[in-house]
Amino acid sequence: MPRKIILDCDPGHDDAIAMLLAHGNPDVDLVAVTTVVGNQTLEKVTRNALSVARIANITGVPFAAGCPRPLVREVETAPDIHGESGIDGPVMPEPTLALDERHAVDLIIDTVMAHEPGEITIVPTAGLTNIALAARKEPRIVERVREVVLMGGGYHTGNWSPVAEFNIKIDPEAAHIVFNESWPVTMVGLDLTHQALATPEVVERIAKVGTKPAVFVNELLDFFGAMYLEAQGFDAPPVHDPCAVAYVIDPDVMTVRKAPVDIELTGTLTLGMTVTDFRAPAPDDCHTQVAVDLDHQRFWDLIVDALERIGDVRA
Ligand SMILES: [Ca+2]
Repeated sequence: MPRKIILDCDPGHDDAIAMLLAHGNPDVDLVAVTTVVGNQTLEKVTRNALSVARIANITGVPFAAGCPRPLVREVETAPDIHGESGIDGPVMPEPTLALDERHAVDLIIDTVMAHEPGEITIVPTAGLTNIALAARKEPRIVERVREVVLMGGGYHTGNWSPVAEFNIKIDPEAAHIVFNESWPVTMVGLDLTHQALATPEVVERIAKVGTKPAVFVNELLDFFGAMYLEAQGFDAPPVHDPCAVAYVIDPDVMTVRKAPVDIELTGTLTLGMTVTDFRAPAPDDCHTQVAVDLDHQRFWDLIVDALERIGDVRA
């Protein structure tokens, strides 16, 4: 049985690739896509999500827009990495899919409550505003969700501050809620995603697929790579978000370690840090784990395989 996932995202170059992986891989079933302010404004990332749906011919999946700002903080976007549109580089087609009329928070709640307990996995690849509000609005989802596998945080480094990662830093209060609910949380953070580099060999493999969605992915990587080189000195860009989807598809694509994680809310230098306690073996009731080592070959095999399965759809 494919694993049913809700992808909560802010496309975003790597979100787009996460969406293509979820759509193309037969072991996950994309049951809803929800958007939240993050890499760009809610309006822009929502449009981008719908354009990606057109590029990959994703149909029959509800898309809903969520929160236009974080719970407490002012809106903070990432034009230095994702450009003014949130997905600069490729020419994005006009969306053809209509948005679901529900708020993303309600779509998440409805989807989880309409399925059996343990059936739905939530995969957030953005700030955690929607997920935190869903848990507060309908607390019963916490026990029904199989697990939350999120891209965000990092236990030894940050990217939006020396110690905080963007998705957590832009809405630390929401992250605090999500990490402190009792559901299992897997943190696929920078420690892991900085291993998911789109090297020249990867780009060449994707080019060989030769389809329009594959060309689109390489256009994303081209822009993303230039921005990452300039902003953070990476020779090849780290492709964060699909790592979380890949873990749901194939847990052997990475090693994980159980450890308590909590979110810094009051540090003057460390706001949004995902404080991870490795001092002792994790207690039996520890519900959080962190991703450690990526199997690079296995990860990119999944991406290439998904693109081959999607094939050459009309864009
Ligand atoms: Ca993202």
